[in-house]
Order: sequence, then structure tokens, then C-alpha cells
Amino acid sequence: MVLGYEYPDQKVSEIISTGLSEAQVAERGLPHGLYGLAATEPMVVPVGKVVRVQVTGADVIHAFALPAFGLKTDAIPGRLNETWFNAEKVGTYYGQCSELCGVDHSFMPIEIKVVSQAEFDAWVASKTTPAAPVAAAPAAVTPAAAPASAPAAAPAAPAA
Ligand SMILES: [Cu+2]
Repeated sequence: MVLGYEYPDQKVSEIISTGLSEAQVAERGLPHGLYGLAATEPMVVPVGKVVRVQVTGADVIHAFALPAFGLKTDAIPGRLNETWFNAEKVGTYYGQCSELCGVDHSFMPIEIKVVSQAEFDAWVASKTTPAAPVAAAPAAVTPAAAPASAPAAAPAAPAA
């Protein structure tokens, strides 16, 4: 089971996160105690800002829980629950799914990195900028090619 999150206001599309394996925890130089808490793709949020969180479930009931921020909101398929937090200090905070959701219940860590506004802006740019030039290039080519071929083909058919 995995955690997916997106930032509609910043146009960051869904990022999938799961737990680091024990080997990955060691590779990253993290204490072994973070196995089960450290995530592959931590959420990143700006310090001192109200962050609104909308929570839902894709398969069964999970819960988005992070004790340091007083968060515990069920993630229920077909429902949209809402909560918020305002992190006061820069740092890395950990939580876990807190509904008994299945055999992988203990492998659903929630890791939130609280960073400065500038660092958050840079993170958003890193998640959004690479897609922009790729999308812009085909869009510029397509309109030019379509009008040129369409009118040319139409008169040719009735004439023959
Ligand atoms: Cu869960």
C-alpha cells in the first residue's frame, strides 16, 4: 500500500510515496529507528503557513496521522475529509497510517519536511518545471501542421 499526494494550488500532480526498506534507511545514513517511518517521497511544506489537507482513500479505510501536528484524519473511499496544520518549526516530522487497513498497515509511513518558503518554492519548481517545456513543444507544432494538411486534402478529394 502506498500514499499518494498532490498539490492542486501549486499544480504538482500526484506523487506516490511508500516506506524505505531497511537497506535504503542504512544507505541514506538514517538511524535504524526510522525504518517504518522514513518515506521514499516525503511531503514538503512551507514553515509558518496554513496547509489545508484533503484526505480520501483509494481502496480501504486508512488514516492520515502525524502526532507532532495533532493530525489524525480518516482516509475513506468515496469521502473527502479535511484537516489543516501550521508547522511552526523547520524540520522533518513522522507519522503513520493509523487505521488497521490490511497486511501492509505497518508499511505506510508519512514523512513531512517543513522547509523555508524559498526551499518550498524550489521544490515545487523541481516538480513542475520539467513537464512544462515538454508540453509546450508539441503544442506549438500541432496547430501548424493541422491547418496545413486539412484544407489541402479537402479540395483534392472532390476534384478527383
Ligand atoms: Cu493504511
